[in-house]
Amino acid sequence: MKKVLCFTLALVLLVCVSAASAKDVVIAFSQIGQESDWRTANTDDLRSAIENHPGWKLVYDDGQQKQENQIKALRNFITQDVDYILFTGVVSTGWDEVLKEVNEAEIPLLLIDRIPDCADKIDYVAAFGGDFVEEGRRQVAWAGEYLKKAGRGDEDVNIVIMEGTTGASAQTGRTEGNLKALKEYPHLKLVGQQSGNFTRAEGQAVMESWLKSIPKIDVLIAQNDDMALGAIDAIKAAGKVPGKDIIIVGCDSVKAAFDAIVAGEMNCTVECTPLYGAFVVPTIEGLEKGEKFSKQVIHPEEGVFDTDGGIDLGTVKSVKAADVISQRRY
Ligand code: GYE
Repeated sequence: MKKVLCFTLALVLLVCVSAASAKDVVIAFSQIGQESDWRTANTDDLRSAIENHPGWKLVYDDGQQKQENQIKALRNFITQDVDYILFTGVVSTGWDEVLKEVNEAEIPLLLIDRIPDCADKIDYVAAFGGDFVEEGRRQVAWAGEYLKKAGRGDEDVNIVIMEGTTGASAQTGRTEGNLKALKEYPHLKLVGQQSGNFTRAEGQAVMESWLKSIPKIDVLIAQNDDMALGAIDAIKAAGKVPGKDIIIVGCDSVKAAFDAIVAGEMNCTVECTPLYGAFVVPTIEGLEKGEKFSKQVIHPEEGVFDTDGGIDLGTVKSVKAADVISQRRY
């Protein structure tokens, strides 16, 4: 009798354990690091979307800006035999081998944010990222159109471009867009171009050195808002008025940039949404039901926000930041 009871108990236990593990969908996420407000919002959004989903479990890894850490994390995910991998790479190149290993392990791969250069050589089930070239074009076009509107369209104006992490697709794409748009505005003269690594501290340091070495700076294009905010501190410390003496255009559209625009210290921010949970959740739900998705990078719709609104950039018209600030979530 005792033996039968033990056997039955063991069987029940076994069934319970296998039922629980069969139910849990394990989603692993290799994140770049924590360099900016954008990144924090991106992590928080994906974390809560996955963790609040019944039956889903998140395995999170912070790569701390190092490619080698991210490669290690991806190999750990393979060893753990997770069900899905979400991946955004700190730089664009050098992922071919490890992503092939992910493919060989037959773990569905979702690319988000910075899409690696090898994307066309590997298998992935879906990809969501910003249109970085268009964002960069919008930044410079905004400055050009704003100056025209202010009656300064024929004035020679000195412009500096503060770039993001060198080799990140968000940097290469935005630089390509910045430089492409500069050709349309011959009165904008490029007098400085340097990386501020997408952080506030480095943005401040780069601006400090520019203010010492470049006699006249009229426009700052910062490839993210954190660097723009760091630069604002440097401009103030140098006794100049940010937003007036130097026109400042950021990128991302984080809440802190809206605050700076409303305070008159920044002029414009080009949006790049970090909120990918709304894309990732239905995709994984669909994949769980056997649906297929197209191998195409999906760009979310994005706006441009500034002091007064109404600047026409062809693909989009700017919106007055003060009018929509209450809707910002991050
Ligand atoms: O603009 C920047 C972040 O890859 C789009 O990375 C992202 C960029 C974003 O550090 O703030």
